[in-house]
Amino acid sequence: MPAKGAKESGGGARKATPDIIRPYGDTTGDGMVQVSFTLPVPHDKRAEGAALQLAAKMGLEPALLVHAKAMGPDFTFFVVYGSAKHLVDLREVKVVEREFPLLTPKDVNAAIKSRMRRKLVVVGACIGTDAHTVGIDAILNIKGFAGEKGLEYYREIKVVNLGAQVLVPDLVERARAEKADAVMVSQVVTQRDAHIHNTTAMSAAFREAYPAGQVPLLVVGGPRFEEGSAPKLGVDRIFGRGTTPGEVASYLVHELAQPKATQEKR
Ligand code: B12
Repeated sequence: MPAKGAKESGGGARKATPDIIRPYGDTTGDGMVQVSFTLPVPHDKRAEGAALQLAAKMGLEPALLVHAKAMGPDFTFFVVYGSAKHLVDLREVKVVEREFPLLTPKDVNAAIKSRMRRKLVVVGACIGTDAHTVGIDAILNIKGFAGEKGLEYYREIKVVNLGAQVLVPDLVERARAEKADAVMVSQVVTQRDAHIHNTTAMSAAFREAYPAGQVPLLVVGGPRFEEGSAPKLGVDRIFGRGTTPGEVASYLVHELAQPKATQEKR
């Protein structure tokens, strides 16, 4: 009989997972984790002591300093390996489930054709100073990502990819000129919360430029957005690390090419 809340695989061969877990290093439940960080001090014995003090305050005890290297004259990079005191309660983990079904390119094209009776227009860009185009290209370009073709491959989707370092006013203007149904923005750099500031500014600019209820679907992607933060940023959906073009195409159909009654008003 599995313990309360424990999971067993179909065949029953896998060991039940307890609700409370700790990290694993050498032996089950030893709590071992490895962390790296940089301190703003020159590399010497005092710096190494400071790293261990930080580790202890982070709940890593005992901790070993496994690597310390000067990063120029004023900084030191550390790797610390130690036993975490903290426990993880699996019952408190919240998983955000995908809210739409995954469709094949054929189904996506058929849904757009039958329900919109025109091509679905997508305008995409990396905004601000961000020049990391690989992510948005993975979604939009025909070559795609993870074995899936990008949105350019879909017969019923028109893709306008504006590339890197696009200014928000230029994005708004192009979206209006193209009569965009969806605007796709990529933000990879997170230094000084650039991704948050740029996304908020972008969504505000669209809401100012369009009459209420006519704003294009605002979709943002990047590896370091907080899950569930779309409403806070004023956008409709955030896609994170490992997103595939098929997921994005299915989402577009879910939001824009459903029978009218099931579409929510933005
Ligand atoms: C390649 C790369 C570059 C290339 C970019 C080339 C290009 N044309 O894109 C170059 C060399 C130009 C570069 C420059 C810089 N980079 Co750089 N770069 C990387 C690197 C190694 C890989 C990024 C990448 O291509 N990932 C692969 C793609 C497929 O993944 P992805 O972007 O996450 O995209 C997926 C999802 O997030 C999602 N997605 C992304 N966007 C969108 C958009 C939509 C609409 C949707 C639906 C989905 C979606 O779907 C994608 C597919 O699954 C990362 C480190 C890393 N390993 O991640 C650093 C990294 C992003 N770079 C970094 C930095 C600091 C810089 C520079 C500032 C360095 C410097 N001092 O000059 C400059 C900044 C340039 C600029 N103005 O933006 C940091 C960012 C740190 C931070 N916290 O912000 C990183 C994390 C490296 C690091 N560890 O320090 N970089």
